[in-house]
Amino acid sequence: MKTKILNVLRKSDGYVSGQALCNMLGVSRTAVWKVINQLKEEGYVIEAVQNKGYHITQYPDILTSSEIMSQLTCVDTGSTTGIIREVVYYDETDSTNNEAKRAAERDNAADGTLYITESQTGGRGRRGRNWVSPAGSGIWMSLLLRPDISPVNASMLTIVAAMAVQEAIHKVLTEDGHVAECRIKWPNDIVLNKKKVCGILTEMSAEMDYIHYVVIGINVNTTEFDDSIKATASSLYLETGDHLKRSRIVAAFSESFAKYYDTFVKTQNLAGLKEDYNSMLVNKGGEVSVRGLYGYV
Ligand code: BTX
Repeated sequence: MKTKILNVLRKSDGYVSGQALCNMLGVSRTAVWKVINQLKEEGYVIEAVQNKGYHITQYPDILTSSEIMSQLTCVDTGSTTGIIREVVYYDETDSTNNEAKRAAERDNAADGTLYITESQTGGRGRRGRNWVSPAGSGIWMSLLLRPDISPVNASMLTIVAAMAVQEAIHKVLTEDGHVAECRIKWPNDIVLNKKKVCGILTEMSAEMDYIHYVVIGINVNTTEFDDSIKATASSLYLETGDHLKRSRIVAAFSESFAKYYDTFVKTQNLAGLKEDYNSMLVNKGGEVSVRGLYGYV
């Protein structure tokens, strides 16, 4: 119910009356009022005006399920768009990848479940490298997928994810009037003004080869990096001077990923994505070519 109320309020320009919310959801005024109070506690600033209703004037920078899914739901039909079907949020965890794996093995978690956290105590990159994931500054997430593809083609999911992240960051920056150059650095980094703002990896379940994890870390509002990575790493904030709402990027990623993934799953190769992919590369015109990807990703 919280997602639905948030969805209706965020997609309406003006006030929405309490009675209209009750009618839409088939619940009592008290139930609506309770949800409004919960949202206020989470940081939403909601004006309540007699005879007019409710209106959200400020959104918090949070990554809860309702914050993300309310951006991906159609008010009229209630259906959701994008690859993410469900969000499991943690204030803190060792690694969202561990959460995704635990859930897949323990609970038979569904295709399209996103595990996302505010902070990781043991974030990992490729080959056991560490991934710095402090609280409140980034998007640390793992998407569980059960694609109908041959396991030998699974590594191509990294390319699909890189395209979706590039497009999502580009969309949000453009909407806010920024012209920063966001590109894919082959094979799995996203760079902004040539500095790494995102790392991506994909993994296959050891037990069930039809389960895959698309794993993404994006530095959004990070204000500084420690000496070991500050020469190469950056964040969207450091490159643009703007604090962005992280959930907007997650929602845009969900929609872009669904689009590219659909093409990939149909063809089981990257041919249909090649042109778009090439246009997103930082080294466009350089030595890297999509033709070389099949064996290497
Ligand atoms: P990678 O191996 O390409 O990048 C790791 C390397 O990047 C590190 O060795 C370090 O030099 C540098 N680095 C570490 N932290 C950062 C950072 N925050 N920003 C920029 N550079 C950094 C890329 O691995 C894949 C990273 C995936 C991270 C996600 S977050 C959610 C999920 N859970 C988890 O434990 N990992 C993934």
